[in-house]
Amino acid sequence: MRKVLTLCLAVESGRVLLGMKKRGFGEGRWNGFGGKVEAGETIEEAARREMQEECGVTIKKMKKVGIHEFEFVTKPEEVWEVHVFRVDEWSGEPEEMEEMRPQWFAFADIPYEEMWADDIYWLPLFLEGKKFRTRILFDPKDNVLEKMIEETDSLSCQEG
Ligand code: 6U4
Repeated sequence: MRKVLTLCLAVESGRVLLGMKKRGFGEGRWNGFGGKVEAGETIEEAARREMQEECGVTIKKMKKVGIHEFEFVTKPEEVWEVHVFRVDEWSGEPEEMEEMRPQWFAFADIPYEEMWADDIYWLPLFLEGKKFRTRILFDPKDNVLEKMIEETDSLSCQEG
């Protein structure tokens, strides 16, 4: 079963906006903003909705920069297809919401040790302005068991 999710990272003058997940899946980790695409929504609509819900910001300009395929040894039937967006323009100030506490981090100061274990493999590409595709297999403790990371020029072929 394939689940489609979004992940949005806002960027402004050498800093990236991350959120501390306060509850639920990924609790206690810094992450981008996002979640599951709901029935009847496009991927972009889901990205906008989650950014609004999780940090109170309205996206004005965003660009798809990556697609992850996450697999889990504990759930062999599942693939999480995570669409990653760089958010370049928005309105409103990031504010703490029910699920997430936002904070800006300088590119040189990313808290990788408090993030998902895969982030260190692809976030540097994101920060360099590259596009990427990844496939990551997680073990039962959410460590990276296998990984494939590739830069790409085009992300359009699997969209729709
Ligand atoms: P509900 O259950 O409705 O609150 P929802 O907000 O729809 O959930 P949630 O919070 O489970 O979804 O979303 C997971 C978020 O975490 C998505 O933005 C994708 C992101 N994510 C999941 N695995 C990740 C990983 N290994 N590395 C990463 N982000 C990941 O950087």
